[in-house]
Amino acid sequence: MTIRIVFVGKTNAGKTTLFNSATGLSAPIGDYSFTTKEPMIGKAYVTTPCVHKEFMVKDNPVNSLCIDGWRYIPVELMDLPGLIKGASLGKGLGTRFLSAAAVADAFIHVVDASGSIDEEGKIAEPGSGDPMLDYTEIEGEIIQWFKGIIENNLGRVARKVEEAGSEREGIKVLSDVMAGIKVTKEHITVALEDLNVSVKDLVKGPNEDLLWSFAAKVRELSKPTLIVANKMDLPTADVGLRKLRDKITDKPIIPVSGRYELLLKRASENGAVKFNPVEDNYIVVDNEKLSTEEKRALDFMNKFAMREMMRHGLQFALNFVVFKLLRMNVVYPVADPKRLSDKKGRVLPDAILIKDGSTIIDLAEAVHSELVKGILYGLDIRTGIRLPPSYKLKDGDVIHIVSASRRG
Ligand SMILES: Nc1nc2c(ncn2[C@@H]2O[C@H](COP(=O)(O)OP(=O)(O)OP(=O)(O)O)[C@@H](O)[C@H]2O)c(=O)[nH]1
Ligand SMILES: [Mg+2]
Repeated sequence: MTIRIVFVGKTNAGKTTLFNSATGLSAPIGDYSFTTKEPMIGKAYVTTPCVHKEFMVKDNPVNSLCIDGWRYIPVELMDLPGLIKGASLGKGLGTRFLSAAAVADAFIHVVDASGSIDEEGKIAEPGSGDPMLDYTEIEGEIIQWFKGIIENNLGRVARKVEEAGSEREGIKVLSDVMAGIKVTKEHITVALEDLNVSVKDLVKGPNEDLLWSFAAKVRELSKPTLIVANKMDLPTADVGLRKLRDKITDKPIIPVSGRYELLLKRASENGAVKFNPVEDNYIVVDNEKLSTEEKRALDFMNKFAMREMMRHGLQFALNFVVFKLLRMNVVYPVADPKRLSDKKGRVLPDAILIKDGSTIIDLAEAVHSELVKGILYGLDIRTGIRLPPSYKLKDGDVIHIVSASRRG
């Protein structure tokens, strides 16, 4: 299953600029409000050092790419139409597009750190806007959307709880109702526990404050979120970033410049520069091909990388979401343990993202569900040790699954 990451944020924050930069697509970007009218989907990559060097083989990647010793593993990105305060009441384009975000495994909330958008979402003098207010207002709209879904189904949940009389049934009904937005029973249980309330407390009401707190908890748990502080190329963004970092302590904040990222991405397509995953930066390949603005972008990004100790930029943000927030490991399943290949002889063909704590059985499920039935063990190619089906996989494991029902 491909990981899906959705860009959310205020109109004009720069979501599409970042989306284009990460996916290589050319969706419309504009300095007027609500440029994006429909959700867009594209492919981006997360990067990790490839294991082929360690095994001293030349690989033939199939589900991913291998460039200069780095594996590029695909993830799905979605760009959404922008939000604005009052969206849940129908302002701007409203929140109807948020239903497209329901499938997200994680959000990237794009904030204009330079303060170049006004209350209404129009482009304004840099520094005149309030990035922190933008952030809280848009978060408020997202929570409101979650709350709406819960409220719309509260009657049904109440009836079921009444009929069955049990808390467990209540949690089940609530999770059925929210399954469409990837909210699980566990999310609901933890949210209720954190608030120290029961489903009965939720449905006997209406208690606006409680519903809001519950919606906020469920939102946090089901859509892990990274904040991207955008437009760092503008001088006013430093103050904006500092304010965001002072006030928001529960979420990672990664500074970026979508504008320069996009410029350099285009320059890399022309062969002028090349992305360097080791330092999360671009390096010059052909100085002759670089325009003055591209040189400025490079210069800015290099200084920026030093200042932020390399914790900056879109690639770092995507990697952070997948490897840290979603706690994914990379595992390489191989059908042929001697050649480290698939049945067609392609060496280290697939790099699979799998949640930390997953077992050999989970891997078998991801590779081919038939493997699971007769599963015997997993062979750890690095050590030659046979691992039990319940073995918890580690990042970078290369595994051959041995099953009585099918050869992995
Ligand atoms: N200076 C600067 N401008 C940027 C940056 N990123 C985006 N912009 C500008 O901000 C404006 C809005 O960019 P978009 O990418 O269309 O923003 P959006 O969030 O997709 O907007 P909607 O589709 O309306 O929600 C455009 O004029 C961009 O050129 C950045 O990093 N720096
Ligand atoms: Mg857009």
